[in-house]
Amino acid sequence: MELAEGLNAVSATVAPKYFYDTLGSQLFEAITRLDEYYPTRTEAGIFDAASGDFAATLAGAGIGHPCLIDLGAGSCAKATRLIPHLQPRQYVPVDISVDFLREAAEQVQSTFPALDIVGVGMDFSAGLALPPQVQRDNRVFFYPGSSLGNFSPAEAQAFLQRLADPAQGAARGLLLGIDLVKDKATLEAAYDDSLGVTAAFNKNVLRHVNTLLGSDFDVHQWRHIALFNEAESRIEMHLQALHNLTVRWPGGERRFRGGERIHTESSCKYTVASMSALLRRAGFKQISYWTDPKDWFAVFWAAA
Ligand code: AVI
Repeated sequence: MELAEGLNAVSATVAPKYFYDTLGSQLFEAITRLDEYYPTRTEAGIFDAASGDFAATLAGAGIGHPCLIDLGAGSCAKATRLIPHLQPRQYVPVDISVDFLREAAEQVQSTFPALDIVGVGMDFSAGLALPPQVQRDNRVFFYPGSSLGNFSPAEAQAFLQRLADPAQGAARGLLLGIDLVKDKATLEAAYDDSLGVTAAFNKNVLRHVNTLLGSDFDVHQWRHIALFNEAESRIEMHLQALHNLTVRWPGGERRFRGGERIHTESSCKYTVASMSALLRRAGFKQISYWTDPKDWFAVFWAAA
């Protein structure tokens, strides 16, 4: 099992997808409202300022009434603000959390009664097999929130290649929100806030692992760490054992020395140049972008 393997690795890891049980999703929602966590509101500001431009850009690329595929749609709140501008023929919210998605899609349907909505519950990071009801022409993928940053650059490129591949995602275009490199203090504060919400989000992964694996992690014995790794251009979140301890689960155990860490998340930060290059390597052309006045966050349009 992936969880046990990660815990037994020389440098222990737990994949970030395990953050998102119900409490973890609620804690992430709270993170997006923290003073220090600038990405969500900065991206929203760009969307508010540039939504009209997006529509003109799509029209310029010959894409009218797209099929808007919302990756990691969650509450569908971001797309709901975009829909009046992009006027999609079909809206396809995709998320791993099916129940949450169903409710959110119903909400969108009541706001836009005439819109064709096809909700898809799947882990799209594992593959892009969309159901046949999803129209193939004029597909525009919407991937906001800098979630692409939670892949390594190599994984991100492979993922984007799948989107652009006519036999897989068949994207005509991609609207992508991505966090940019900035000073270390601002970055680290965004992942280690003064209220301790991000610390709780990080430690909650241990409770979720206990539920899934039957392990006996005690959250009191772990410390939240967030650091900007400049060489890799990524924020890393870790959980650090406060003292020597052993974690046990059915069929396994792992001893941790005091100070030893579990790597729980990387959040890669790009420059406009490095993201443009990555999009090109993945097969996208005609790249444009919008940023906020501080150049903290960018929204890219990339045509396939
Ligand atoms: C979901 N993802 C883009 C967030 C990020 O910024 O990497 C997850 C997160 N982790 C800690 N704070 C927020």
